[in-house]
Amino acid sequence: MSLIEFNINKSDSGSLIAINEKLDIPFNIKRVYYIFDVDTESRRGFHAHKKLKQVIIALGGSCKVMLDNGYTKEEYLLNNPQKGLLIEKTMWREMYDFSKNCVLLVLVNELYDEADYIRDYEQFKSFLGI
Ligand code: T46
Repeated sequence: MSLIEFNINKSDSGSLIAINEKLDIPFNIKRVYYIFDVDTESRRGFHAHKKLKQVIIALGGSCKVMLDNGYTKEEYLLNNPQKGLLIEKTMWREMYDFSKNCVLLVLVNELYDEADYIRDYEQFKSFLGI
């Protein structure tokens, strides 16, 4: 997993970041969704994907994302619109510690398909053969 740093166009009138598929992120973008209005006590995620790849960017505010490959866990703080968290397939994810007004933009390589989700942790481990 990695944090991708995007090029930023800064000027006296503000900043602009462009994200080009295959150039700035390592896949073609088939879907975009955003998460907002999250209660600061809420926890989201608690699933893995069989095939899906995503990049998550905190456009505003912050949250933490815990990624678990079945063996090790890593926690990331997303609080910078210049950085995107690349989540490859088969990573268990949990999102928490949302700040007020946190807005997450998510870029995805596939359309929505509930069959791609693994929402049970033991099934996740079995899927990995652990
Ligand atoms: C992920 C994390 C980071 C749709 O109808 N279309 C969509 O494209 C998505 C993403 C969700 N939904 C529906 C499915 C649920 O009824 O929206 C509802 C909330 O989705 P979910 O509970 O999966 O939300 P999160 O925040 O736990 O997870 C989402 C993504 O689903 C997931 O792929 O990795 O954000």
